[in-house]
Amino acid sequence: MLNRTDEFLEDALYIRDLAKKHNKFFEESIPLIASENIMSPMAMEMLLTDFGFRYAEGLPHKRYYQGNYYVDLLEDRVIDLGRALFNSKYIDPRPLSGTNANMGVLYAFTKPGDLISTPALSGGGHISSASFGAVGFRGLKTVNYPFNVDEMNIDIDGTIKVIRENKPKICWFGQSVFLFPTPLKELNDVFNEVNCKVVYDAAHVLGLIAGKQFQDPLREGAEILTGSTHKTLPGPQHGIIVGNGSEEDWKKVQRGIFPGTLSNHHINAMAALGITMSEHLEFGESYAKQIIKNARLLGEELNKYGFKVLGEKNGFTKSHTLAVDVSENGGGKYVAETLEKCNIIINKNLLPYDNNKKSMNPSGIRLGTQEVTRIGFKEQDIKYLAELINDAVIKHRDTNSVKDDVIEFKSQFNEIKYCFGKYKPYQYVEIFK
Ligand code: DSN
Repeated sequence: MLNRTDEFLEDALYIRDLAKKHNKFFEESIPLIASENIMSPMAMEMLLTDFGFRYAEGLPHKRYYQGNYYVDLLEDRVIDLGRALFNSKYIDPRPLSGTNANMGVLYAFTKPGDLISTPALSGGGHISSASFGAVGFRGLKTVNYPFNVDEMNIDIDGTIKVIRENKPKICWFGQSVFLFPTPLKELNDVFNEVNCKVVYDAAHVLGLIAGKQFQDPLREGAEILTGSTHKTLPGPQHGIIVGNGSEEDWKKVQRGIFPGTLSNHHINAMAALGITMSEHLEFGESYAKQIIKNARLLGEELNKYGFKVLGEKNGFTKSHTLAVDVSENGGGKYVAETLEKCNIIINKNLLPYDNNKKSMNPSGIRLGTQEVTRIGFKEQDIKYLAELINDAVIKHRDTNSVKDDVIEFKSQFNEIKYCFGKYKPYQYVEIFK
């Protein structure tokens, strides 16, 4: 019989085994979740360093703890890299996530009871800008922009009217289903008229903006960008705030992060972010171009097979993301689960007109090309991917047989691209002996 220590070791080994199996599962799958990505070898190394075990509350060279000599040098360099990547005055690389970044900015510029304008959840808005998310946590009221399904974007005239009538403290933009650039330039007059702050949650499209292939929100009317750093910017699960406004406003944002909404930041993740940003300065433009090329082609191919891909009028997408109405193909839940059986990983998603649908069984699915592009998918691979999706969903081919083809196909993609060094993705790194 095992003694207690051995029993607990079994628990630990069980957890480790789950991680190994998960890595293997992703090694053999085609990952199309629009909010995920994988890190480069050098960025991954950073997560295992002693940086991850230390405290560095405050700002570089003004810390509350000793032992931060190298942390200060690191944070200085990460800020410099961020400023170069986003062509901005200010960078705060401390938020632990995109939602944390959003909370810091809300804390800086609002008081409980204030009203802000936000994208509707049905129009792809993120939960942190909903009343049951971070916005509600700050006690804010919200008013949503109307959405134009044909354009798959906010309706410009309707949005001007909403802003003019409600005079929000912040006009908040950015979505989790983010197909087309936000028409910020067209809204500048009304921003000036109501004298609001303009904040743009760039999480999904951060790497496309930094790669100069989407829009340039800081030059189009936004004062602040927030984001998570692990989607089209292929870094760690972490957050960032980019600012171009006044120094006074920026100090409020910094205080919104610390001590407003966190104590310590995760220094190992911040180091990984620094490596990711240096790689994006080097490779980001070509990476972002290929992501978008792949997404548009996947939209065209799926459309040819008879899928109802939204945004057709504007070429399906100008980002990494596609939204597809699969209500005629069994619904979002059925399609997502069928594809999962084939090792093709996507998520079910509400569509703008899903007013009476539950988010657990919506009409749509969402797909993103950023991770497959990262491991080398080019045009011919995207065409084959569309064929596999068609086989599984429209032709109802046996899921096990599609899965065999997926595993065989995926085994050809053995290198993380657009980064320094070489590494076979999804490998488990053993330290424990
Ligand atoms: N939940 C993420 C997404 O999938 O878009 C955003 O935080």
